[in-house]
Amino acid sequence: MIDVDPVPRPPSILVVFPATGTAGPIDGVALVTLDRPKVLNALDFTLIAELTDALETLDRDPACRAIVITGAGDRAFAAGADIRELAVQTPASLLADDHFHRWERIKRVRTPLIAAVRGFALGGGCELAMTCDLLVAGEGAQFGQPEIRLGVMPGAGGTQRLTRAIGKAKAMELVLTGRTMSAGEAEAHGLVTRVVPDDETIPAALELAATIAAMPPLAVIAAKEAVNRAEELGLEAGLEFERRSFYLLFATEDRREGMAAFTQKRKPAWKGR
Ligand code: CO8
Repeated sequence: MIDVDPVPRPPSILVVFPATGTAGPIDGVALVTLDRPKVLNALDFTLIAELTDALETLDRDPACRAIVITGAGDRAFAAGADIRELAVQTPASLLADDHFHRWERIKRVRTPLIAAVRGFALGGGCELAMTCDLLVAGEGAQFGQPEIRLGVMPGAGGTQRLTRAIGKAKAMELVLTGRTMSAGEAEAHGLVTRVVPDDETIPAALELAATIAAMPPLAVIAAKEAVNRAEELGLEAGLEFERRSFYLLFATEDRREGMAAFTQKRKPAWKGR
């Protein structure tokens, strides 16, 4: 028998760092594109592995201060987990391989993540967008958790994050009926940071990322963590966490620089220390 090397699969994600804007490279900003447009960027296990690895690599790079995640093409951010791959899973294979534990690694990324959503963000795609810290949506975007129509339910945070974002009444309707929600409805209910014309989705997300990338890095990391804790802690514990993070930032060179620059009426030069 002749050994034939399998044809290597092309990468499912594309990383550009620094990302390119209309005026050239954007300092500190990375653009990560989910790149399976023929299947509406369905999130199969390989893509999720590549995505988590790429996000962790960028997160370890101090030059990277904000990451925009988007989907290739104009039809979808991601239309969910890859249904063909899910169709052959068993409880034992899911438990043994535990691919979904990677989702928790995305949550541990300290660099701000901005989802730039054009078209469908469904099932795992909606869950990925909600795992990001900010969400910019094109006006034609559609969000939903249609898993119920496949005989299952959300499995990567949909019942928890959607409920926290838009409240029980709306979340229950979306999860139990599988209907989609427009970008306008998602914005009205607090899921979306900003809705823009479809063609401006990525530029608007990059602009937001550039603004964040220009802020003092340690304060950004601490502030992101504190806002995310608001979803997990009671008010008293959350306020305590916020106060301690605030005190801690007084140990940074950037705090001294920020306040000195204000009093000297000049632009601060952040060091990330
Ligand atoms: N998985 C695999 N392939 C998909 C997916 C998907 N989720 N979505 C679309 N595709 C494929 C289609 O099969 C089709 O491929 P082909 O041309 O080979 O037939 C191609 O993408 C284009 O799609 P359509 O022809 O269906 O395009 P339409 O415009 O007619 O419809 C829809 C667009 C409405 C988005 C439709 O494709 C659809 O309903 N997709 C499935 C949406 C869905 O049910 N998502 C939830 C999946 S389950 C899930 O996400 C569970 C999450 C659990 C944890 C997640 C961890 C990763």
